[in-house]
Amino acid sequence: MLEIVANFQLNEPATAITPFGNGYINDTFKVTLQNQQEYILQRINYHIFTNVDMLQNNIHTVTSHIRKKLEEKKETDINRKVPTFLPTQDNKLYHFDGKNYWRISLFIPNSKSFEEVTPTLSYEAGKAFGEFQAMLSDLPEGALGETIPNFHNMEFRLQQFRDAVNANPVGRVEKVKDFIDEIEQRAKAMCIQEDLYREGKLKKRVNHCDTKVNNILFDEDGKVLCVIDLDTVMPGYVLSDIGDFIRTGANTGAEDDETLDNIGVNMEIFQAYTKGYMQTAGTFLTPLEIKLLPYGGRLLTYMQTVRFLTDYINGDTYYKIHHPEHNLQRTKAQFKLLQNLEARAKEMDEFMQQWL
Ligand code: ADP
Ligand code: GN1
Ligand code: MG
Repeated sequence: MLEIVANFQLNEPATAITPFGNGYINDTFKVTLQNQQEYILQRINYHIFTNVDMLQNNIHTVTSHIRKKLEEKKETDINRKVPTFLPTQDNKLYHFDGKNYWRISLFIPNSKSFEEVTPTLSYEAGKAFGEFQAMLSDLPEGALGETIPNFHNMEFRLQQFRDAVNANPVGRVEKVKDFIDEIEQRAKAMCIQEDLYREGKLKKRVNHCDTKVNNILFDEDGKVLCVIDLDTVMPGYVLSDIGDFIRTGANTGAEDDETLDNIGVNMEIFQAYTKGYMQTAGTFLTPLEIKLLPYGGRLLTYMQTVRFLTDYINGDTYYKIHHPEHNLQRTKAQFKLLQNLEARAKEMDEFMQQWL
């Protein structure tokens, strides 16, 4: 690993490299140099992000654009307000060691991320993800590629699901017939964004696409420093960045909760995120998009149900599982959350009236 680090433009050799953080996709390490300066080293998961060139180009475009915006606003301490990646000795955005792909960024000092959401954190997260999208809203079309093609495209996810059901590769279809019916009943209603896009009523925007609270770094006083984990930043339909926060943050249970009674909707978290998000994203959202925000929570929860069930039917090839029925357990828990969100839909729509 010391050899890997030596490929980057660092002014001193590294003296320590230790595992860091608890992300699920990439492997993260903290690097300390002789002069005590610290960096984050990541091994990119190229099974998921197969086009590493595009991935790193996207990240470079995004971070340079945000940096420029912060400089224009005369912000101070910019290296803590946007991730800063270092080039390799031969000026590339990542290092390939013949087997793995690596990148290095500055370690953001005195920062922390949270695993649990509170209403205050939810409000701050809403503002931060909305601001992130707002800062990127003027990137020219085509500036970013889709690092995972059709990542949050519901029609595509349903296609993958139906292919899995038809192939039934490990004979699990019979067992999940009820869930398949529930998914099909909602299929048309859950593809509104794709329909509206074709009708020219909705445009694609740059989204973060992984809006969990642990993808924001906060300072010692609980103020947001920056949004991190930029691998899935890509153009797509706008509901991703509210939808995935509602799905992950407003669930009173766990994503894979065995005890379905734990699952419910924390309305305070939903309201706080929406308030924060509207403060910053409200500058570019259209009235139609604003009206659809609560639908975004249902959509991303439905999409995750479909993705977990697809993986279960396929024999667990995508998500890491901790026991053989894990993807089915996740499916059940996400479906329960979806039903809860459906039950609160009217209440959520009423909450949006203040901006319509
Ligand atoms: P993953 O894609 O695996 O979720 P992340 O990029 O989100 O990986 O990083 C995992 C964790 O490492 C984050 O939640 C955060 O706590 C920490 N982290 C990542 N980048 C930095 C950084 N530049 N400075 C400080 N901490 C960081
Ligand atoms: C994956 O592992 P994590 O939390 O970074 C997935 C998300 C899913 C999530 C479900 C690239 O993200 O889309 O919502 O699992 N990321 C990718 O927990 O597929
Ligand atoms: Mg992360």
